[in-house]
Amino acid sequence: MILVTKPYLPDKSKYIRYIDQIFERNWLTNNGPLVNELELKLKEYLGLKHLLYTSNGTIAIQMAIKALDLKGTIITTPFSYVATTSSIVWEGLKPIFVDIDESTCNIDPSKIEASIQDDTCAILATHCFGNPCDIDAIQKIASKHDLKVIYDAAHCFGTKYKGRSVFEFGDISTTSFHATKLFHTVEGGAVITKAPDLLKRMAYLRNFGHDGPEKFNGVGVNGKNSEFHAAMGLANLDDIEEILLRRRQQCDYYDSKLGKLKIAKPIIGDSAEFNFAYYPIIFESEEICIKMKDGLEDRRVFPRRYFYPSLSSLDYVEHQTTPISDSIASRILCLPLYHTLSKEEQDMIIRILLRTQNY
Ligand code: T4K
Repeated sequence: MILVTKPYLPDKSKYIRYIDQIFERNWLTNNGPLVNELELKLKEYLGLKHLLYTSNGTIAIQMAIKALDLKGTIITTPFSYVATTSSIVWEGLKPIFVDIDESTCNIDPSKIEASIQDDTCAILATHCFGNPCDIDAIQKIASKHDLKVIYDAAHCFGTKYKGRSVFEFGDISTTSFHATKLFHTVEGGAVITKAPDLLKRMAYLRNFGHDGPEKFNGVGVNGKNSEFHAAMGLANLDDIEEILLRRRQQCDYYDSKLGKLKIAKPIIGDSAEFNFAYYPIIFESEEICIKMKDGLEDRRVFPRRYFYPSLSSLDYVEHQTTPISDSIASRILCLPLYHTLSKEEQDMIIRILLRTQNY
């Protein structure tokens, strides 16, 4: 069986060495030494000023919304994982969906201004599949209309924009270190900002608002992560260059062999260095997409319809028209992509796709 992804696992003895340290110290969570070490190493590797490690990528979005004290409506993308939208609704705000650019699968900046309402406070955009949004255009609109910008950069570990980590952009960037991500800590995520005041607010938010044992600074939540999770992150971080390289090679291999398949792929902008987080392919119709998915599944290969359905069709949001997102969502598949996926397995996937197309 070949699944869409398989979590990367580091050298077991290296992980166990970290676990031994935890047993010796008997310090399991609440801002422990491995969490601190991971935060330092991530900042160093990514060239970031501030980063807070969180329990997952969803709480990271919710903390960002809270830290910016957002109220009213938020402009967002309909083409993302459900956590982008559900976090907005969970925080009591209303999402306004702006359709995506067909060529990138990211929010289309040229459509944002027409959707801004009197109570619009922010733009929450996803760098979908690790492909950076048009950051300059979004920032220009945000500055003009005094809107905050949050980037859901859950897919973006290793992605650069204009030579810098894409996590640097926006008022706050959030990411996920979930087991299915190319860099992971089993569960986990982070909030990233350049602003010291936002960092401070999010540090309180992450730990119930604690300002010492007996004092509280505002309402908080439990967004912390544990020493065991940080241990996995530290062990994995040593291998990150190898992980990124392997994915690049696997994507190049798919590219070289899928030329005859009638598909489109999201276009990566010139300003970006892509991290090969996913291998999405867009078919000409939903019918062909389903035929390909069935053809693969018959042979126990399980791609995923990331991201179907389009989030504007969720039953807890007000219906809004997003025809491009609806269309892409209906005919996209992400092919298997993970460290141990072999060339033989890729060849089999490629053969099935090409054969299914010809039926
Ligand atoms: N924003 C965006 C844009 C996101 O993509 C995500 C998460 C978030 C925010 C929220 O971040 P977190 O709160 O999750 O940190 C998966 C992940 O659970 C989710 O983290 C991820 N995005 C989303 C794109 O994919 P599912 O429902 O597809 O997961 P699941 O369990 O079906 O697993 C996917 C594949 O991986 C399956 O084929 C099984 C395989 N798998 C999975 C796990 C967990 C394994 O082989 N081993 C494993 O341990 O959501």
